[in-house]
Amino acid sequence: MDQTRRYVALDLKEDDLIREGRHILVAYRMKPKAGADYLSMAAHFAAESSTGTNVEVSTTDDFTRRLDALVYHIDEAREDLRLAYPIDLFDRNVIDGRFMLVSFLTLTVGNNQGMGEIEHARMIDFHVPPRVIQMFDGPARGIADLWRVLGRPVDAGGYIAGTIIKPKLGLRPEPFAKAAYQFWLGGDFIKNDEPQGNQVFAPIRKTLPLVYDALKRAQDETGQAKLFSMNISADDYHEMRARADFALETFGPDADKLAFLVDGYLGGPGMVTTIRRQYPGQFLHYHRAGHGAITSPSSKRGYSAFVLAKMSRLQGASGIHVGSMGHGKMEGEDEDKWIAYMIERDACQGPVYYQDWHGMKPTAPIISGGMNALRLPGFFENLGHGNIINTAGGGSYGHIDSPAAGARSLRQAYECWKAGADPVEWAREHRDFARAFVSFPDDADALYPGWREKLGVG
Ligand code: CAP
Ligand code: MG
Repeated sequence: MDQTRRYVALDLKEDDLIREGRHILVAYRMKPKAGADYLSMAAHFAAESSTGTNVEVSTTDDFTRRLDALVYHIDEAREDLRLAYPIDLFDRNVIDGRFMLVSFLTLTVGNNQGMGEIEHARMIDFHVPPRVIQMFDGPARGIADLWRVLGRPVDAGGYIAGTIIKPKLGLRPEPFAKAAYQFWLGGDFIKNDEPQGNQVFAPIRKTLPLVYDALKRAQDETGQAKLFSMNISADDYHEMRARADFALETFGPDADKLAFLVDGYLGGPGMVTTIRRQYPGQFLHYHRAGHGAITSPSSKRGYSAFVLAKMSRLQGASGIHVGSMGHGKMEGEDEDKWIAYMIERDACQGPVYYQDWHGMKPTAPIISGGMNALRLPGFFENLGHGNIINTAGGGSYGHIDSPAAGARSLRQAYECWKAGADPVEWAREHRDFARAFVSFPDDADALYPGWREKLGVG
């Protein structure tokens, strides 16, 4: 069935669509099955993504047709397909009229994923007009709120040295709290690892009070505020609330030092919005475990890590993991820095669209995944600033002296970059940073050849 007459409008100009603000624009990398006509398949793709199906139906009327998603641009050689979705297509809350991300996903990467005629399709960027920005929650809290708690300038409070309690699983309450205390003696921020919750060997009701006690003792010992990001991911809304409410009760007068972590990709939009709306006073920490299944560069379906991060800002993530831009253990590259720029800036150019956020609060880049002090100078050199949260698990608990020394080595790495110093020279005057070379010799050899001779290490 030829649907090009209905779902194709190549005369539409992208600049006009953006200026008029009545559509969400979505850019895909789409390839039809071999031998299929590109424009015809693009039309089918648009039909399946909006008002159509694989046959005409008798119930379609003129009003329906005004809601069609329209193909407004194609470049077959580059698999470049762009659709304009009328914003009235998208589902709205009955309780307050707001947009919801699940509807955005259902239409833009719903049935069009896995169409028999399509080889693959992957969303690489999207543009939302002012009205959509106004009608998504956006972040309630941000990194500025953490800087305020830490007693730093709220406009550019700089690097937050963090970790993840390691091992990933297996610590009972007392050793868990001890691990936290040991890091907090040198660092700022600790998160649960993404699978840590209420395991039978570490029930929250026993573990969390010990963690809070460790936080208070570390604050007393250092004279500095400390932060904890607690995983409250759960299938059941009421379970999430039970964990969050217990945590707020436990932290009491220090509740502003408590962030809530959600496994946002695996848990889905509902889990993220539950935290955003039920606990707007807390920093919403979006962990993206599992995202690689569709955001990996090797995937040709779903959407990119860039799109995931951009969606998280609309939903209201205070911070989201954006990878380590090729400097850590997970997939990534230097250009991933544009993911950070897109979620932290008031406006930014994406792979296809320039997005103005119209004052929506920023989402902080959270840098994690195989990071340690040695890898940080190169990371900061690429990103160009240090206004981020960094969580280094192995990079802290793998430091040969102590987790606190690991934490200090992270900060010393940041100070090294800020000073524009040569890291090996810097190590001469900064012991914990120097000891990171000995702690992670393979990284040291790869990043700083000749470091042994220069530092006099056998
Ligand atoms: C890092 C981490 C993070 C990943 C997430 C882990 O630990 O806790 O979950 O970095 O990846 O479990 O591996 P290490 P991303 O610091 O010990 O590597 O931040 O890319 O989403
Ligand atoms: Mg983890």
